[in-house]
Amino acid sequence: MEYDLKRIAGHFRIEGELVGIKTNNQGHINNTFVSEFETPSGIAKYTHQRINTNVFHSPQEVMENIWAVTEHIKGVLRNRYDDISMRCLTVVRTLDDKLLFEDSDGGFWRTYHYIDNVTTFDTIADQTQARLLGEAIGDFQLELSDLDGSALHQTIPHFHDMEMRYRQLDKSIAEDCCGRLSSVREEVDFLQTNRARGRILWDCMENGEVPMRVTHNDTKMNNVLFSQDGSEALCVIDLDTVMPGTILFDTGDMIRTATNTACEDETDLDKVTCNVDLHKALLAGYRSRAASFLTPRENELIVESGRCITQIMAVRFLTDYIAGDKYYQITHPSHNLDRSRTQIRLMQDMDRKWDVLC
Ligand code: GN1
Ligand code: MG
Repeated sequence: MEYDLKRIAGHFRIEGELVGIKTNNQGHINNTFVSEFETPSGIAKYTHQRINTNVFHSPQEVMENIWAVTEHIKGVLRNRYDDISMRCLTVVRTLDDKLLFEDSDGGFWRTYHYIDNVTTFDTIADQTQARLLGEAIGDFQLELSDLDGSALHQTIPHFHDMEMRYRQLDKSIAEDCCGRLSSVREEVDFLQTNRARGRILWDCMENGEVPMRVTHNDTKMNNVLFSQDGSEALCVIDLDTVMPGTILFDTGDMIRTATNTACEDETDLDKVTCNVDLHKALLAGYRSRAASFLTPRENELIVESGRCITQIMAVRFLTDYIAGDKYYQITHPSHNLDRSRTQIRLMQDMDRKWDVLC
């Protein structure tokens, strides 16, 4: 779909003359564009996103959560740094002071200041970088540890509810609408064998064994911006799914993505392993920042959280593959299956190394 991006950008509080707009294809859910405006003090860049309302049914609530979280983080960071512009996302409001612009097709748009001269990684280079990443996620949680989670909206209810995700898998299997089931029997069997174990995070949250806190829910490693030379982790981005939850969802996604030696959609499964040295450095960095608020039970479940979140992604990708790729954006027909297979392989490698990881 073609959008009149110039007109859309024109609805936000942006100074200067629009000189260019490019598409950014990194996320799996929203449509993202980066614009450049010429101003008397130089080029200013912005990120514009059309929020996927099939995934986020209430974009307004998503933005209210993001506003609350970024305002809170900024309050903390201002006491620590002179310039916080590269350390927290900044929402640009519309001309009529709203968080979103609704276009004539019913599309919801938001704008952020673009954080420039930074880099992201899909896989980790070394233990130093793993430690930095762990510290960044620990810091993010620490900064939010005194924000009352109940003030945030549950924008995607049951997002990390494993049993609910399995019921979606069951449904896709029962319908087998694309005739793909026969080719994924092995993956389905493996995941069904692991069904009960995967419930632990959700169950512990429901029965109060671990506290409800503000969680990010999508802490994959390429959602952390690093300085260009990779020496500093600056900012945790993609705040769409900030909601009340357990911080174990975030430790889990961090472990899933940062200990994997291959990308999420690698097709050569021999490249997929869980690197124990990276795992160790990642958790050391994380615990160094999170120690002050972690409860003993949370601490105990961190390693398990990595396996659980890897599992939930294996289930979700496989469900979408069987159901005909309705949720995640794909670039080729087997994309969701490739993604699910890497997650399964990563779980299997974690199991082989379990004692060492713990
Ligand atoms: C989706 O859009 P993106 O890539 O930030 C998904 C996450 C998954 C991730 C897997 C709202 O996030 O839950 O972990 O893909 N977000 C949503 O790469 O479903
Ligand atoms: Mg996301």
